[in-house]
Amino acid sequence: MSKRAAAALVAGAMVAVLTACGSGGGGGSADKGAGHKLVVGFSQVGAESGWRTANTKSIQESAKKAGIELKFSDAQQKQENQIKAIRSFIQQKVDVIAFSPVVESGWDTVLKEAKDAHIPVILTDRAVDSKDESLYVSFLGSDFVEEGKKAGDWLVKEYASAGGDVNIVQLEGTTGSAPANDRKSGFADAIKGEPKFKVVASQTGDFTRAKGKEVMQAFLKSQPKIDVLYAHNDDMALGAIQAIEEAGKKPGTDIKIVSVDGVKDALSAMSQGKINYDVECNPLLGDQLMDLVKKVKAGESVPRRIKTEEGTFTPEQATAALPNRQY
Ligand code: GYE
Repeated sequence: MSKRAAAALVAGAMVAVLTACGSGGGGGSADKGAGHKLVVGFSQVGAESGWRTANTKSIQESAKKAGIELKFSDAQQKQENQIKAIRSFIQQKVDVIAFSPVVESGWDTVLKEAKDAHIPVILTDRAVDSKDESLYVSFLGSDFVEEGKKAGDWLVKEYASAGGDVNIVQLEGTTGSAPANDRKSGFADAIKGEPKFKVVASQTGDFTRAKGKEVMQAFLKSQPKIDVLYAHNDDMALGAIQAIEEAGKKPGTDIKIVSVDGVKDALSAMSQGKINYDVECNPLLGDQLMDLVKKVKAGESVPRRIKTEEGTFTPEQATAALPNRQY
């Protein structure tokens, strides 16, 4: 190559670089090179609950704020859809894959595919049961066993002086999901020392209002005496409240209700005396997730497990928290 041709090439390349910088301006998705915008593929469980809606909003807003391009996919509560989404993220060569696994088992194959493609995976909200811990870099979310335990501990206190049997019906979350498995076992553990507590019926309501209502209707028909409802999330509790009222009973009085999540609609039901205790589960994971994404991409080490901090609500606390509750 002649000196002149080489010089022209260099000049051309410089112009190209300058143009790219110039048009990159506010950091649009076309940015390349040093200003390359991080791309995250996120596979969400679905839109089954108020908690989930708040979680989606948090992740979308935080990505925007962090200047991260988010490829968002809603799996409509189906594992096969999540597997498809993850495969498509791999094909698109995203920088990081994050997802909230609808159920715990069955992820090894697709996670191995991501690993082979050198795309780090971050779990948010729900866990997987994979033995191979190299399949994901970090898990950000709540301790669901602890949440179930808090619900059970409250019950033990509430019925400390009760003599006879306490009949409990349980609305379980999505079958095979980490929060359903763990909230069930944490609760069972907390009440197991006292034989007066009897879980007389337990069935999945899939974390939705509609199913919560339907299953509670069936419980009310089949169970002659129900003292307590333990719901694995607020939406099912809110559906069940409708069923209880339609059956001519008073939720919170005739049937005590303990639930999990702490969404606004539940806090407002609490302020009306319809839910007696609520264990908080924090859906606002967006900022922490984007932070993790940046660190992982920068090659920094990140904790394998990040637990969300959360509290509990009595009706008084719910009433006080209501005016400022965002979700
Ligand atoms: O409690 C429920 C949602 O995985 C923690 O999923 C989440 C749960 C949450 O549908 O409302």
